[in-house]
Amino acid sequence: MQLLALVTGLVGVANAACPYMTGEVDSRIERRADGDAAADTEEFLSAFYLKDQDVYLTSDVGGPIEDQNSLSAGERGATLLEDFIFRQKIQRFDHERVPERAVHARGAGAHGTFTSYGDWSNITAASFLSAKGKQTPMFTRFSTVAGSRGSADTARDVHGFATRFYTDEGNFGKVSSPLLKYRANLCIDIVGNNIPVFFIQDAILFPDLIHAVKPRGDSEIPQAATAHDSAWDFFSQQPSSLHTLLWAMAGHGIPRSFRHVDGFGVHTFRLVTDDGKTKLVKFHWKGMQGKASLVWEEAQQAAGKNPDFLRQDLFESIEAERYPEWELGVQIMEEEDQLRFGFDLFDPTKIVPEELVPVTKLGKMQLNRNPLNYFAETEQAMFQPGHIVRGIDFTEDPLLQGRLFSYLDTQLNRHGGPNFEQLPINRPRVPIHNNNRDGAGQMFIPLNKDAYSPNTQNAGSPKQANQTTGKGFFTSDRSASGKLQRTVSSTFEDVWSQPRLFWNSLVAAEKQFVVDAMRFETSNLKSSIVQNNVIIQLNRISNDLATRVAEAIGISAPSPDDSFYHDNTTAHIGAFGEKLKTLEGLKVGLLASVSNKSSIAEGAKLQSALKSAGVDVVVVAERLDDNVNQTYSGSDAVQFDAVVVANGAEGLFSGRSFTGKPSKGAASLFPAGRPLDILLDAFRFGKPVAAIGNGKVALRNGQISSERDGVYVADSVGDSLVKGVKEGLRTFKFLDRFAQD
Ligand code: HDE
Repeated sequence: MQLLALVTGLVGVANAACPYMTGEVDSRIERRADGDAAADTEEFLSAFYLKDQDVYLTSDVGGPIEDQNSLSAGERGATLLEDFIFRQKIQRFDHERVPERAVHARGAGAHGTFTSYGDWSNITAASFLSAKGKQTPMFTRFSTVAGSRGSADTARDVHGFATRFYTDEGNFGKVSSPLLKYRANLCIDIVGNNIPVFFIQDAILFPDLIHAVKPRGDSEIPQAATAHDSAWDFFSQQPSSLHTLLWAMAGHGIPRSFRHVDGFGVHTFRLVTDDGKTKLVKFHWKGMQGKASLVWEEAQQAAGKNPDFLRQDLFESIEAERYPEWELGVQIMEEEDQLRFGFDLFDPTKIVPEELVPVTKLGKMQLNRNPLNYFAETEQAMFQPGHIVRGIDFTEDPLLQGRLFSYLDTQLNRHGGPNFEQLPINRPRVPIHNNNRDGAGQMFIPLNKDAYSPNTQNAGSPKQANQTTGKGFFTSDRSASGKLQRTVSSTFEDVWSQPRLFWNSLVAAEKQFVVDAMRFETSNLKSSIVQNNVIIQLNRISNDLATRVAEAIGISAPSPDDSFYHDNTTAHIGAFGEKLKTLEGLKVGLLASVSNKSSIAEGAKLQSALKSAGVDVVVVAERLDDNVNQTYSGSDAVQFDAVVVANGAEGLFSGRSFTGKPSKGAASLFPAGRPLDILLDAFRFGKPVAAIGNGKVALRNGQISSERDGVYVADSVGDSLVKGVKEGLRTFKFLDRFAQD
């Protein structure tokens, strides 16, 4: 409290007894003040909160101002240039944007807590992993890659999964400012994706990859899509991209929510113990919700109906205190394993199958607080793979090496100077002691006038830390030598066997989704040369895949190109076919009618039956009324994970939308046939559907057989219906609904 008051004074906001603690925002803040590590973040960030509660409007330099009209010479006269209030307001508006991220521009973030499962000092000196139950505050940002900041969430894409730990590693120097009263904190960022591999092996190709995927240079079309010639030209000329491409064309490219993805560090990293021993590791974030994906038609609909589909889900889940969780795991390998598995561990286009090296779970992340200001927190969060702590080290992976340069460089560009690490969301919570100086937006007032080292003038301070004194950062004992050359390592050459492993491991329906996605993408290509090249590359993965895609774009079936064919498979690699681990935050739409109040009352019954599973029931009717949550005109199947037709609502389902004539009266309240469209779309998107009592007429009108898997019929909201709906939600997608070649 003392700290808050002090800062309030500093920034010139009128200081009431407790100026921040009211309303919606306060409940978010208070929720975290419970001893959880996120409360640490909270307390730290609260020093920067500005709350406009019962205060006068001021200029940027603090004078109270009247801001209603600009200053003019006479009532009708010209506006005066001397009007500094006008100028400041417009100028601030003109400068509101910083460059969006060159990639991963569209995203959403949340604060959270990491809890270590144990003392892992046998594999790493990293302090955040040093004791069972130890908590570390975190900030995590999910994103899509190709689209601009305003693009739709459900565009097919790789998804970013960037995590920051505000650890207590670092410099335990004397704390000199109340703003910095916190124990030492140093950031480590694992800037990963929801797909464990990447398109290229050498960072120098990154601009080529991104230029090929981003919209074309003349028309800036298409937005957030790879279904165009340049993308597939690059993919087919650069076959290292095939593995990642296959993952993106499968369910991983269109997840149901950010809560339902896994995360991967992609590169192999090193863990280093206090005595300098190293292990090679792959980082994994295993979602505790389970994996769930949309299907393509559904994703396309969602993009139009609700471009904020993913960020809304994350935000609302956290507001509802349904905190998503992921376990941090590592696959641990020895230095001598670098080439042991038949590929190079430093090649980022390769996974290490979990059958070869299982994942050891080190701890758990829970995301439990939404940002209070999107720009200040999520937009200004500047991640870097180069943010590591003592106990973690890099490897020779050439993609990782390139990233270590790129992220720092891109932050300099976005912020416009080197002091971006001083922004509240990026700031290490320690007094910074070094001889770096000045730059745009310097937030500190360095008091040491002798900014050089070595020195005697400042008694040798800041002193050099090392492994034993001051817990200095250290690099593991590795060496580098070799003739200078520009070449791809021969150990990186086989880029087809692992895409084939992925293909072999998918369930049949997900294989079909991959084929459908590739048909969609390649049929949008104008160049037959590119189309042919794509088929040549796919054929090196699988003749079945290549033939099925070729058929749809009028290319004759290729003969097998089998140098890399094999029958190996690996488990848990697809996005479909496994049950969800929890139903938290899923939504059931109850399609009811205001003309039959008992149909609406079924909503409350269903809600109380599903509450303990964390499932929300949304009651839909012709118009808003008591206990009606939304109207048919504002509803679509993409909003729900399951749809139930209420007893007594069947009159609204009088035929297919393109033939049926809705009854008079209702017609003006929602587009013709909408209730049946919702039911049919839910069914064809693979969702569980159900009918209560006469609601089964709706199923019949939609020609949905109650014998099908995932279709539930009951006389009332009782155990059998609830059991069915829950089981249906756990299955999530009924794959028999999708036709297969
Ligand atoms: Fe990134 N990447 N990347 N990337 N990346 C950026 O940095 C880059 C790569 C990833 O939520 C940029 O701050 C290069 C792999 C995520 O803020 C930029 C290469 C992986 C995010 C950049 C890669 C990623 C980024 C754009 C090849 C998974 C969003 C804005 C050498 C392991 C982080 C920014 C956030 C963002 C460069 C490859 C993940 C331009 C040069 C591999 C999750 O610096």
